[in-house]
Amino acid sequence: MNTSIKSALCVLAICLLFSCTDESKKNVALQPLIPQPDNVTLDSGSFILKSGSKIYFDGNQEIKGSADYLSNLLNPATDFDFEVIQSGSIKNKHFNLRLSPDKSDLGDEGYELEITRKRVVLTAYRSAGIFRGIQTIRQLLPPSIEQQGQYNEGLALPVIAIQDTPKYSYRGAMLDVSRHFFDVDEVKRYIDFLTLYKMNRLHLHLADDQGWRIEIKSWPNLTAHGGSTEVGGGTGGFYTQEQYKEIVQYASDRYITIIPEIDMPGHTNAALASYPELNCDGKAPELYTGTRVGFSSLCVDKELTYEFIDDVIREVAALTPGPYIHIGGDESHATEKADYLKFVNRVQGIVRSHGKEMIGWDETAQANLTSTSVTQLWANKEFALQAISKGAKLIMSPASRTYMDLKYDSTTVLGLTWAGYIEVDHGYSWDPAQYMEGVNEDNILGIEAPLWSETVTNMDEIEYMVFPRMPGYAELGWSGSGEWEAYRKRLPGHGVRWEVMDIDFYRSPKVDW
Ligand code: TNX
Repeated sequence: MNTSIKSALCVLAICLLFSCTDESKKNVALQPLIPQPDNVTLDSGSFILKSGSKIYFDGNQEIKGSADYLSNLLNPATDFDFEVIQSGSIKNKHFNLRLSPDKSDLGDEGYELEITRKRVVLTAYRSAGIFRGIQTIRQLLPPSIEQQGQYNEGLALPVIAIQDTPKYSYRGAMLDVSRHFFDVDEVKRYIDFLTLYKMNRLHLHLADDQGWRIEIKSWPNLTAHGGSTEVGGGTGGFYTQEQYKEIVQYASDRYITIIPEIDMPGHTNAALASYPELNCDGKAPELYTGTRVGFSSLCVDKELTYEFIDDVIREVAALTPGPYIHIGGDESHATEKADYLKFVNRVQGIVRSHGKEMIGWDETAQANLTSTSVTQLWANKEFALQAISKGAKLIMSPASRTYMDLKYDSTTVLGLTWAGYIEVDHGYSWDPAQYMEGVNEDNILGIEAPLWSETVTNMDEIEYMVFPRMPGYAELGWSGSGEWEAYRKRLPGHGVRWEVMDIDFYRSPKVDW
């Protein structure tokens, strides 16, 4: 036999063995990825998903959770049933999820994805990395994968090799559930959005002037009365501790840590209205349904105030597997400066006494921060410098770049304008490590994009303000910085995906949708 016939037979034999059909030689369209991975090598050909494709995972039960997640992601869009099976070895024709103790350079959330015509192998050092890598697989599949009940015969992944690790360990978004209340299902949907873009922190703003949203068993009137309304006078609402646990668990199943915020000493009208004894004059104010800030303060000289805070932090800490409790501390214009500093120092101690570290908005950096406390920069660069001089790290949320409640432009109906407009390019085109003199990458824990809800009242409105900005913040957190021109070309593909996911997004004129 001459060599060319031999090799043709050989290819045929390999093809029969691995059932590689002509289909797998075809290229599939490369779907745009957000965040852009570090290293991507694209090759020709594809891995075809078929009825009978399985998801193999090695050893660890935690990875089984991710394998089930992948199966649940793929099953509804196909009429296949992606069986999840434990296996010590890599199987051709299937998905393989594996932890590798040798790959410590991938860190907690990095992953390697190797897709050939024969198989998919996703490797990570930690199980969170497997979960992040699954989101890459998800984005590499066509948007129709997000749809229910579509039989998808030509479902294919490109032949590709990806190695990817995040730059920052804190990549988050905030949701203000106080000014308007959003229920458990709405918060879960918000978590789904963060999940798709590999974010890992959800900061919940749980208490403000307009509403107290988390049940505190030792102070039940906080929610009974303080949770009974919202901006505009609606009925408000709150999470029972059981419901809150459900949110924490849903997030944790997606490797997302909830950061609970109880804002104090200002932004506390809902608490002050619920308990007269928390007021310096012993008189409870009315509930507040407007949008002013800076008028309320806990009574910093009363011992009862600190007993109250101790109870609240103890109960919230017990519901919080993550390391942080956010104490707000912003816009305390109704608190004397000296009182404010004493207050923050004392509350930092209370947070630490319950085994947690304190996060505060940038004003809190004026107090005696421990180096383990964290400052969230939103407005004041001087305060950010004070924080790092005390060894504290920063979460970068400059309002003029990251506030998803600000209008896109003058025509946006929802939203505020106090820190300017934030078009998609303006929100994306900055580098947290270059944002200000004196702050570099080492001082930064990560980035967070807040959504305040003075003007945002329902899920459609949340979606409209969050998309398309949030994926850009996710990319800045993952990659550090990016090229707007390249990024804007990746957005339209995601727009198609959002349509399939029934996400109501802003069709920015800066993007060719
Ligand atoms: C400022 S940012 C606030 C919030 C408002 C927001 C509206 C910060 C720490 N405080 O109370 O909701 O602006 O954009």
